[in-house]
Amino acid sequence: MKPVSVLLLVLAPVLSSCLLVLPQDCSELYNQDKSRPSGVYTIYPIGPTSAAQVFCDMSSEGGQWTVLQRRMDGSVNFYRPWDQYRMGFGNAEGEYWLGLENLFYMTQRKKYELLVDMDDFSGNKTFARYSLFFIDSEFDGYKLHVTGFTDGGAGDSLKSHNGQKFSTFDKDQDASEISCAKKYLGAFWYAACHHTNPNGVYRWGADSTLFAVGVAWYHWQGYDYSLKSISMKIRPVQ
Ligand SMILES: [Ca+2]
Repeated sequence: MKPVSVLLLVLAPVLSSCLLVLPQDCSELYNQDKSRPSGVYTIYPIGPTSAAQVFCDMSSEGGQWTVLQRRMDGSVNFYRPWDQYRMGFGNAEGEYWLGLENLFYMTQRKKYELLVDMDDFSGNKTFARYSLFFIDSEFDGYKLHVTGFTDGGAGDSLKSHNGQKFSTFDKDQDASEISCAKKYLGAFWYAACHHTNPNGVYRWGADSTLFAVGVAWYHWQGYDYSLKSISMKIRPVQ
């Protein structure tokens, strides 16, 4: 046997275990090394060819959260078409959207819970938590399933979005005669139309010049207050 063959034989178990440990979410990264801090990591939500950069929140409420959506400074334009929401966009160190296709595969494979963290411009923080979060396939409009609400002070502004399909300005799947995405300048699981608009226009606090187009969470700060930050994050149910 040639030396290179021997080497490959020796390395085979190592190589195969490397493939097996490609993390699918931040929880798997945490389980590989529990000392990992919050930050940007690469995960493989669909498989080895689906590398995606995400922010892992390793501290809030026990950590292990994979951030799927984040607004924090208005640096990224979120008024984007269907294909961008399908595949994801933005910057994992700042504002981004992980992508509906990634979310579908992740939440199909494991049972996830959802945490929505938010801040206003006066230094107040609050959250809403849901014990079950998943979405259907693109064929079914990436329909949202979110239940099991726990109130961290924010109130339940996602309840009316449960069971809705995802809509963008170029794909209207909402429950209204108008296009909610066009009227509220965002993209979301709009009903007719929303109690929260996390992908709306980034503004700086109270602003009523255009009704409810900001990054609003109605049950906390109302329709005409655009939050300083909001992030939606998921982790497997323990
Ligand atoms: Ca419509």
